[in-house]
Amino acid sequence: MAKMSLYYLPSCPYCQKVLQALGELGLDAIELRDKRAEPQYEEELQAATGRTMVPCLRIEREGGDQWMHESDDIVDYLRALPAGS
Ligand SMILES: N[C@@H](CCC(=O)N[C@@H](CS)C(=O)NCC(=O)O)C(=O)O
Repeated sequence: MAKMSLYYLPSCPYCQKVLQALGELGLDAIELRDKRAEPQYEEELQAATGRTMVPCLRIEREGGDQWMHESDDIVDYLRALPAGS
């Protein structure tokens, strides 16, 4: 599985929806990056996407990372991952 990280805010309901899906799917390998606790994460988001909106799933790929906004899209993507990934 590609390395992935979730940029989020604990107080954000859209982020909570994604966090709940992560828990249900047992995707413990996805790193959680609280942008308020660590300003560097917000800077990374802004630099890569031009926005600071969360949640955002970063999927690290050879040739360039993919940054996915929209909680529904993120949940759909996570649910479609092969089992055991
Ligand atoms: N439609 C988006 C809404 C996300 C959203 O509104 N996130 C808020 C936090 S609850 C946010 O990041 N606002 C700050 C910004 O847009 O920079 C989703 O479902 O992910």
